Amino acid sequence: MKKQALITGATSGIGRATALRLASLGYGIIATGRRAERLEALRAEIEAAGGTCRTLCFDVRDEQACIAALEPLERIDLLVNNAGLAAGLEHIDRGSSADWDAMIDTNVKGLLYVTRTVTPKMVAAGSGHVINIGSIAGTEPYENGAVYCASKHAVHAISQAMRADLLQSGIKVSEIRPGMVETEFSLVRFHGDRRRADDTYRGVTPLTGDDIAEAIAWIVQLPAHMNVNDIVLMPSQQAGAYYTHRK
Ligand code: NDP
Ligand code: 8X3
Repeated sequence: MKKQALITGATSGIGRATALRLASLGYGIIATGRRAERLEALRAEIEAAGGTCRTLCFDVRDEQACIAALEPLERIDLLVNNAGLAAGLEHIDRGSSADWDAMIDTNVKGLLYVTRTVTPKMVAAGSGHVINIGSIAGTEPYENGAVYCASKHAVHAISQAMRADLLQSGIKVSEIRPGMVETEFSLVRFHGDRRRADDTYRGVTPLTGDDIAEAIAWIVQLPAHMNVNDIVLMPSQQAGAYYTHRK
């Protein structure tokens, strides 16, 4: 029987690349996101390549929607908690509470709702793997990023604590903390301002969703006795949240 991988936020960027890469490894894919047409296109692409894909269209901020979509699933071997966003890049005194709510509700509470629904099935099975997509923002708070950084600090803390919680149930917990990855992330952060989004990657060869998916593919193929607790991935031109060498 195929192993089943549930990937949140599979309509774009890291999540979409991860769904395609895991399908190539033989996983049955359960892809989630809010944009139904994107999910449908992903399903068609995976099936055209000989894989299997189910799609679940819901908002991870809605706990009842998470339960309704995920509770009926019989088996999940791998959960990739990827859905997330940054909204706005502002000093705290000019920040928008709507942006703050979106980040905390998605990056922290959404991850928790999905995890709370999925992990009991893993505990009952006595096996499973959860991979949380954190960020370098989860350990390096930077100017203009207070709430995004806080949300990713929360993901970092949750990842460490849930690894301990799930240890005795034989469930691996890994966290991937990328630096700059060119996806729709910056377009979303700047509320659709393409010029500001593109400027993020000026003079840099950033990571791609495929690069992160490759790391996930490596992690899930490790032997049962080996786990990657935490991995930080950056472009070669980035040394941290404050250090980017632009050419
Ligand atoms: P994208 O904007 O390309 O993808 C984000 C994905 O999250 C989309 O599929 C989107 O789907 C989904 N999503 C967002 N909000 C919700 C929601 N409320 N409910 C369900 N799904 C949602 O960005 P990335 O691929 O870059 O981001 C993926 C993760 O990687 C995020 O957690 C981000 O914080 C993290 N990250 C990104 C980095 C980067 O530089 N790009 C670096 C470090 C971490 P839809 O809109 O269809 O719902
Ligand atoms: C995304 C990377 O540097 O914008 O998490 O926080 S950064």
